[in-house]
This record gives sequence, structure tokens and C-alpha cells, in this order.
Amino acid sequence: MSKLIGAALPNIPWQDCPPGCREPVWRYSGNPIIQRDAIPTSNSIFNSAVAPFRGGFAGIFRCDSRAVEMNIHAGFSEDGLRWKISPQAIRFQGGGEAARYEYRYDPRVCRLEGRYYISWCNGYHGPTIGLGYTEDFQAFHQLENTFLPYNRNGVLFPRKIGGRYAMLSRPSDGGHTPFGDIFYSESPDLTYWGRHRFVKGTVPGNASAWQSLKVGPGPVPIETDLGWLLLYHGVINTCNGFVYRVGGALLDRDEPWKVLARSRFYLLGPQEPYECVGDVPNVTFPCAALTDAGTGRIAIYYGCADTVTGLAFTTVDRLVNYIQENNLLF
Ligand code: BMA
Repeated sequence: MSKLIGAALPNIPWQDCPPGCREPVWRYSGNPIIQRDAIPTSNSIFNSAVAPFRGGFAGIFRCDSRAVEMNIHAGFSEDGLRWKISPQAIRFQGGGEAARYEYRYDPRVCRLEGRYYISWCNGYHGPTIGLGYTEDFQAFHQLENTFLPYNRNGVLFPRKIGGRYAMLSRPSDGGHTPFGDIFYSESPDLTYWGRHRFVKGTVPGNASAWQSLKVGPGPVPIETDLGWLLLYHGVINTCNGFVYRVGGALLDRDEPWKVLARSRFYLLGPQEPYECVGDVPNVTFPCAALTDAGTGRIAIYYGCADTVTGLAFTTVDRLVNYIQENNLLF
């Protein structure tokens, strides 16, 4: 048995596991929940992040326009299923030099010390990690970029660890990076980042080939009594290109660069038509998870084929058991 640490969220979007389903994670029957043209100018809406907000939900969405320009937009929902996304890209106040972005994509949202922090891939002479915050999803404030280029998938922890802010990321290159491991970094003030630690890398050979090319952090880590539950993307290179699946790991609560368990089997992968067919086929890319500490329920938001947004469900027990039973490390 494992327990979610955190707030209750009785209105978490939810659908029971279909009878007979043996999967660690099951899909929402109404997927995709956000279509590619949910705003008038969008080519695709995917790899997006949501959070509980004022009794409902708010989110930051990756909307690629019909010019195929990558940007992030705010949105609101009463039930976490039907979203109203702003047709205007977010305008941050401040940011200085970091505000001179070339593109913005793959946002994460992290509730931390009463604010909603947003991290995203910020184009600044190549991809790096942009950081900002909002209190109301109306006014947005930008902070310094956290790292040097090239980096992607910057994901904050929802509380300080050992007295410092903490972030996972995946150092990369300027292209469609054919490598990638997950690192941990600390900061006293959300501006200066250091004490970098290796968390975990790809799995060579045949043992867990779906994560043999690169791995990168997904949603904000989920705190449980047994450790931080990390959902991440794992990638394999095939004769048809990269295939992105969702994996799960458990990290030490006090020293999260120590991996306690890591599933040899993926949790979710491109199998449904909307995950296999789109602008970039065969991509399931998790960027957010809602949790209800009352019931142990978890709702995972993930990008599908770089085109639409999907939702999947699990419980903390089911996920932690699956990761422990299929642990690659032992
Ligand atoms: C990564 C990022 C993601 C995307 C994925 C698959 O490098 O660009 O936004 O989902 O590739 O194309």
C-alpha cells in the first residue's frame, strides 16, 4: 500500500478501470479531450499542463499555430475535461533577456508556495528551460532561464527539498536530440541553479528497449510515502523514427537523484489511432498529473502524436505496485 501526500481533489476527472483491464494505466473513453483546432489559429494542441484552480482547473497549453509556430496559451476548465483555451499566447511581464524568446513549448505547471510556477522549453539561442509564475492565470511573470542551452523538460518539485528548490531536466542538443538522461539541480532562489546530480539514463541493450534512446521527466513529481513517483517519457529509435512511451519510477524522498525503482515495462504507449497518427506519429508524451490524496486517484494528461491531448487514469497503489513488481534495478 502506498499513500499520496498532498491535498484531496474530490472533483478530479475520473473514469473507473474498464472491467478486465490489466493495464497499469487506462485511457479516458472520450479521448482526445482537446482537439487540434480547439482555438481558431491552432494546428495542434498537445504536451500541456493543468492544475487545480479555484474549485476548477487551469492549464498552460502548447498550441502550435497554423504557421507551425510553437507557443503557450492559458486555459480554464470546470471539470478538467472540457477546456476553454485563450486564442492569445501568454504575455509575461518582466523576464529581461529571457523574454527574448524564439519559441516556447512543452509547459509544466507546479503549485509551489502558493504560486503556480510554469516551466517550459524556451528558445534562447537554442532550447533551454524558461521559468515564470502566475497567481491567477491572467497575469504572468517571467524569471531568468534556469539553465544554459541546450536543455528541455524542466520540471520543478512541488516543495523545497533539503531547504532548496529542486528541478529535473534533460540536457539535450539543438535538434531532435538522439540521446538524453534525467538530471537533478538545486537552487536557493529559483535563479541560480547548481549541485547537479545524475538521476537516470537510458537502458542499453534489449532489457527495456522502449527507453533505449532517451528519457526525460514528464509531470511534476508526485509525492508518496514511499518516494517521489516520476512519470517520464522513454524513447526508442526505430526504422520509422522515434517512438515515445510513458514510464514510471520511484525516487528517494530526501535525495531524489537516488532511484529506488524503475519499471522495465512501459505504462502507456502509442496504440490508439490518435496516438499513432498525427503530425509526429507514435508519440505519447506526459506533461501533467492531477492527484486526489483522498482516494489515491491519478489523472495523467499527455500529448498524442504531437497533435491532440489525451487523458489517462490510474491509482497510486496500482502504479507503485507495477513499478516495484517490474523493477529493472533488481
Ligand atoms: C521532443 C519535443 C516534444 C515532442 C517530441 C516528439 O523533442 O519536441 O515536444 O513531443 O519531441 O516529436
